[in-house]
Amino acid sequence: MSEGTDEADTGGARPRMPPGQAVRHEHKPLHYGPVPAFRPQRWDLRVTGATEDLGAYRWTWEEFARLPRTDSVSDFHCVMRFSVPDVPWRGVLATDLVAAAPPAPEATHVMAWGEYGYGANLRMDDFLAEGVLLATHRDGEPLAPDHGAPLRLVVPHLYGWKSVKWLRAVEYMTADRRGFWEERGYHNRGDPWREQRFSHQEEERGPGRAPRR
Ligand SMILES: Nc1nc2c(c(=O)[nH]1)N[C@H]1C(S)=C(S)[C@@H](COP(=O)(O)O)O[C@H]1N2
Ligand SMILES: [Mo]
Repeated sequence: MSEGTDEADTGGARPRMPPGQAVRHEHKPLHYGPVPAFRPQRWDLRVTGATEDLGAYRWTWEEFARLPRTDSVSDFHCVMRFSVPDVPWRGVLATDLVAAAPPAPEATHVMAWGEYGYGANLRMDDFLAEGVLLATHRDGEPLAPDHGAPLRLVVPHLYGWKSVKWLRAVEYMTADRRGFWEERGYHNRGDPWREQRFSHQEEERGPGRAPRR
């Protein structure tokens, strides 16, 4: 495998990579703010908000380890115009988490919360999409601290800022609410195949049509 970047292959019916993305084989960490320390005795994962029985769920690190594990290989697309192909992740499928913590029928969106108040909003169908994982491992190794240890979200079909590192909570929401980067000029949904990079693109619409997502 080559190091550094090369242009995304645009030949063929469906290009391998989304438009405007260059392939990068090394996976350099990228985030805003400091890297939190992992203290297993204090760590927990919570599911809050619009749950079916209106209660909150909480797993300690030990309890979380008993949830079923799945391997999933996916491409990772950062809005900074690079993509990492074929990243092998291991963790708990979002669908398995939601099965363990059922949402109310009114729950249409989730907020994925990381440490220090970083959050990313997702439509429920995007959270439950194929390959969405609460990952504990990458490349067969436990996550490195700067890649989100001990737990990160991986949402391979949306831009990387939705893949919240140092994940601590999932909030079920009955309406949409913007997360950290979505409030700071990034697109509310962030589909790389439609190059949904910036919030101003949400205004683009035909006459008399609903806002595009
Ligand atoms: N908590 C948190 N998660 C985050 C970020 C962040 O700033 N804080 N940055 C996001 C962005 S923009 C990207 S591209 C990916 C990068 O993941 P990596 O550092 O493992 O490559 O993490 C995402 N998750
Ligand atoms: Mo990113």
